[in-house]
Amino acid sequence: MKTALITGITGQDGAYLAKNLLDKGYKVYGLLARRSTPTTWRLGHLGIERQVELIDGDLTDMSSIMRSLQLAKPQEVYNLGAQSFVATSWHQPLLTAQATGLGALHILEAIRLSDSSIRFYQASTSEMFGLIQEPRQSEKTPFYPRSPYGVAKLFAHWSTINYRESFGLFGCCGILFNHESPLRGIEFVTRKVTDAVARIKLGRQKELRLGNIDVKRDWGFAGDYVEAMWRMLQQDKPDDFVVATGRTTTVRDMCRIAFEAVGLNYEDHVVIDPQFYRPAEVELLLGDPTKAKLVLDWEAKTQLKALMEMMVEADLVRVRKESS
Ligand code: NAP
Ligand code: G4F
Repeated sequence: MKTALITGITGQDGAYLAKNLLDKGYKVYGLLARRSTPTTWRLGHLGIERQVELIDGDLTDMSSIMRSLQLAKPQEVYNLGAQSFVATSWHQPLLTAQATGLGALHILEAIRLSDSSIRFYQASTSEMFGLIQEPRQSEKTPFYPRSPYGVAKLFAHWSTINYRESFGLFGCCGILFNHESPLRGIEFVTRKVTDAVARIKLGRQKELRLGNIDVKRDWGFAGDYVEAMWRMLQQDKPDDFVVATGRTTTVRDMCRIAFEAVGLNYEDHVVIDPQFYRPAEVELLLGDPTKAKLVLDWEAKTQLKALMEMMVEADLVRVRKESS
């Protein structure tokens, strides 16, 4: 039986990855950052809360990372932990740098010092492309981050490559484009939209306030994307991969699809609110997942319409339960 340690196990991807690895027969440990209220609801939702071992620790505290490696003795470490909300990174740039950037280096150092045979996955991001330098972004496209989050992720990305080249660590970066699910945090735009669609449909809310709805994103389903993470760590050689659908859609069209799922017109409900505009925007993301298909035999299975319908359906169930 293989053993994996997941940082960010309480997040969207952490929960789906834990389920995916348990289904493959792994023993799964997760690093659990201490909070004053419970954060394991996603694991509960997938019915795996009791099947994973949670170890107290924080990405900003390298001693806790060392301790978690000693306790779990993993063959694979997936670093999914981060302050991952781009908008917040302008309000908390130092925290973002410490958790999202330096956090990865803490793990790389801990692996180098304790057991350099451990395979390491770094959750890199399309946000690193920022002000895009090519119309379709691949592993070869130059980076130009546009947020403190993007800058922190780029530090973690290059640190992983540097440890691979300097010390021969098996470190892989998955450059994942936006991926969503019913377990997505409510602050991200897809989930903000599907939650509002459910509330408006059920008469609990009238309008939905959004920022720039002309930006474009390459949106896929998180459940598909965690499989690509695992496949990267099963290769003979460590490498970096873009993981995307290869299709891009405006926030406006994503809204239209979500409202149409319950027979509503988004134009009757969406209000543009400048407070949701960002100091610097990433206008367009469109991934080229050719290498992932060729090397990992991975491709996105879920289309945006099916994804939005899945999320709207889950939010209708959730909102109905709130008042019952
Ligand atoms: P998420 O839902 O925001 O989850 C983030 C996780 O990180 C949570 O478990 C959170 O714990 C944990 N965390 C935050 N600060 C921490 C700290 N200081 N120490 C330990 N854990 C900490 O993010 P996600 O959508 O699952 O994304 C997973 C990873 O992929 C992130 O690194 C994200 O930046 C990256 N990524 C995501 C996407 C996407 O579209 N989803 C695309 C590309 C890359 P709490 O629950 O306690 O807050
Ligand atoms: O859903 P978002 O907040 O995701 P964003 O900024 O693209 O970041 C997500 O994807 C990255 C991968 O590219 C990850 F690395 C990152 O961790 C995160 O998961 O916003 C998407 C777009 C933005 O352009 C934003 O300006 O939607 C636009 N938007 C318009 N109105 C809004 C809103 N975003 C949010 N969150 N809320 C709005 O009201």
